[in-house]
Amino acid sequence: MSTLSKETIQELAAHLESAELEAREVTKITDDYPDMDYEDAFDIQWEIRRRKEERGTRIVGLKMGLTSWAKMKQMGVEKPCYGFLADYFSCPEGGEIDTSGLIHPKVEAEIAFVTKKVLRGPGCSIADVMAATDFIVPAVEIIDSRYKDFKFDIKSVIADNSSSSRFITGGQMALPQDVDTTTLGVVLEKNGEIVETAAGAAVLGHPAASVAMLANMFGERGEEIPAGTFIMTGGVTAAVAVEAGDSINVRYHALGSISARFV
Ligand code: OOG
Ligand code: MG
Repeated sequence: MSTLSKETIQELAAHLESAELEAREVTKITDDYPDMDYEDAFDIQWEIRRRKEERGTRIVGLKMGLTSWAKMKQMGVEKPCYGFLADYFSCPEGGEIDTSGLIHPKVEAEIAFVTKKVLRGPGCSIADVMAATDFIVPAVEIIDSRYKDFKFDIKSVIADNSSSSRFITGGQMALPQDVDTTTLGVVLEKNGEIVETAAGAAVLGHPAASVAMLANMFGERGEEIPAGTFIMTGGVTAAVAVEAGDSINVRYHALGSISARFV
C-alpha cells in the first residue's frame, strides 16, 4: 500500500538524489511526510535508481544495511534495509577517497557475496544462498546519510538508498564451502588503532541470511536478484566516522585486508 502520489515519489527522489550528488544535508523526509509507508520509501529508492540508470549510470551491486545489532543499536533502527550500488560508488583498494564529495562519511567492515545463480523470494534460505554463491569477498562500505546529523528513521533511510555512497572490495576471495563466514573475524583499524572487532555471525547470525533476506524483500516487489550480483551483507560492527586525513585498514581472518586513505 502506498500513500504518496507518483508525483510526490518523483519529487522526493529528485530531492534526495540531488542532496547526494551535491553532498548537501537535508531534513529527514518523514518530518514532512509522517504518514508515508514502507512501499513509498522503497518506491522513492527505486525511482532514484531509475533516474541514475536513465542517465547511463550502471548498477554494480546491492547492499543490505542494519543487519547487525551493533549497527541497529548505533542508528536506533531495529529493522534491516537494502540499497543499490552505482558504478561511481566503487573505489580502489589501497587508494584515496575524496571526502569533498561526501557529507559526513562513516566506514563499515562487511562481508560480500557474488552470486552465480538467480535468487528469488519468498522462501529464500541460507542453503539457497550458499548454492547460488560464486564466491565470498571482503568489502568496506563508506556510508553517508544525506540526513542532518546522520539521524533518521527506517522509512527515511530506505528512501535515501540506505545511505549508500562508496565501497571498496579487496583481500582474497573464497569459495563458499571453504569459509565459515559466521566465525570470520574482522578487525577494523583507524589511523593504526583498533577501533572495532567482530565476527561474521554479528550479521543476522549468518551473513548468508542477509542475502536470503534481500531476496525475500525483493520478492515482495516481484523482483529477483540476477546471477552475477555483488551483494554486501551489512556492517559487522558499528560504523566509524572518518574525515580527510584519516586512514583505515580492515583485516579479515584468512582473507587479507582492505585499506583506504581519506583526503
Ligand atoms: C544505514 C545503512 C546501514 C549497514 O551496513 O548496516 C548499512 C545507515 O546506517 O546509515 O549500510
Ligand atoms: Mg553497509
